[in-house]
Amino acid sequence: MRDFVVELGINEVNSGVGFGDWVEKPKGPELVSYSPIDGKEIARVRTASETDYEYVVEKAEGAFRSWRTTPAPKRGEIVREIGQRLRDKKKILGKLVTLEMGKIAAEGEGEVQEMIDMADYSVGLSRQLYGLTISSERPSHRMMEQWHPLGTIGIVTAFNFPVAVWSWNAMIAAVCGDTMIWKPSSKTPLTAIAVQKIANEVMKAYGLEGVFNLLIGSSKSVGEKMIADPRLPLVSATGSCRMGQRIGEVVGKRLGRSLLELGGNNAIVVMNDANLELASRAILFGAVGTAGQRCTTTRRLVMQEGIALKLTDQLIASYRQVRVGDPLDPKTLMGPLIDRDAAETMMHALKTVKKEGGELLCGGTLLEGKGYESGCYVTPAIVKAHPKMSIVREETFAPILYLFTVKDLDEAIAIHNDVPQGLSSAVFTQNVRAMETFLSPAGSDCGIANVNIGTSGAEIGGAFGGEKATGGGREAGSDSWKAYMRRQTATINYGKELPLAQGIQFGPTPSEAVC
Ligand code: UN1
Repeated sequence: MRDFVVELGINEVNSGVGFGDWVEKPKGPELVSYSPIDGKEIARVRTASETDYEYVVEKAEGAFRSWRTTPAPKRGEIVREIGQRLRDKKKILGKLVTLEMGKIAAEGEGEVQEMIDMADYSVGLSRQLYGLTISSERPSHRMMEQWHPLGTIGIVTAFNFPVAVWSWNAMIAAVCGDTMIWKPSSKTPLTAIAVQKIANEVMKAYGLEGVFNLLIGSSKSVGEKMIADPRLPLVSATGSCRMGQRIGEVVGKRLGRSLLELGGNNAIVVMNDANLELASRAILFGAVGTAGQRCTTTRRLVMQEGIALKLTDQLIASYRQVRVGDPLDPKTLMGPLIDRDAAETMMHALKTVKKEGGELLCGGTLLEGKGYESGCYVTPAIVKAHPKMSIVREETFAPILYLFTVKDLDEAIAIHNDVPQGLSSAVFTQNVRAMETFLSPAGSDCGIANVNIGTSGAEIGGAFGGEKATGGGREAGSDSWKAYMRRQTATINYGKELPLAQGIQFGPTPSEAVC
């Protein structure tokens, strides 16, 4: 704990309301952050009340008025400094992610690296926020598109990527000239406070506040207010499909924009000609990494019948070697689930599996005894399933992998696409026709489709997000930045006439003029 106090400024009791400085005593109830590693309290957080909410929204709105006209490359310079501080604090911040969320140390640090990558990316982007010019049909006219900052945006993040997903939104929004309000998961408030402190320090050096803002509180006291607030033109949210439906409904009703990154139920298809060594390593990382708590986690495996038995045996053998335990121990491959509820949900799903005729091939036990006191440790499970089971259509946020066997690629794609969600997907094959078919309009229906790599662990350079119940939003790379800006089409007349589009003649001829 001492390191966190000294290096990240985390105290026993912290303010959960930041805007460049901190509201010292927010008036909402106190929130306790427990570590899933041992179930013990790490520290406390004072959460936001309604008054704190209003105060912060006003700060953010006020800051927007000058931030929007600060040249984008200057905004980029500030983001570059945030990236630099994150580099300096990578190890300790990664450790805090591990302590509070439970992912293994390598993944905790990987998450901070993702933030650094987002900062670097956004610095470059700050010089590339360009629009098109378009030929006008009218003489002496020019048309162009320009992109302007949108306003104060809302960012709602989940516990599983407590800081990286903030950076996907925040780094881009900042260079785009937006100010923002972050509502992190109540399960991971301390990592959010540590990141806000870093942002505060950098902003203070520039004499700025109100660009990066933090409001820790419940869905009721903060989340519901944000989604209904017309002062927030965009709400970008990561979480369950149910949460996304609520956000889509409320934001849609006020004709605001929402950017949703919701549940995944991702599958890997493995064809007979695949390199099984590659495939099984990718499946292990995809299904067991982060204890199955990524939205990109591999939850379904669709195997062509020629390799099904061999691959199943290989997977069972490697699952048996997975070390489950303290995520700070470098030998551990899988840490705890986020809380007891999550472990119970997994056990409940496995009961449903049995009821629906599935067969548990390995794992799926709740670990008890020394070192597992928090009640959050499980062994990763492999289940022999069939596509008619209803549980395989749901996203259970835990390490359960459902296996299916199919005859050919057509059947594989049909099963692959037969779920409500559409985030990430992959095929393992050496055959160019199979690979191209999987990527064709008749192939995977997901926002992310990979060949010979797994479903999780996307790079930030691509647009991240998915179709169907995953919500349709795109974050991070490519042209995702456009969601954080408003597009303006401008037509300029530099001639002496006023020709109208579509050749319309309008106005009185001189002889008919009445006055
Ligand atoms: C998530 O689980 O919400 O592609 C995001 C990945 C990570 C991000 C996951 N880069 O697995």
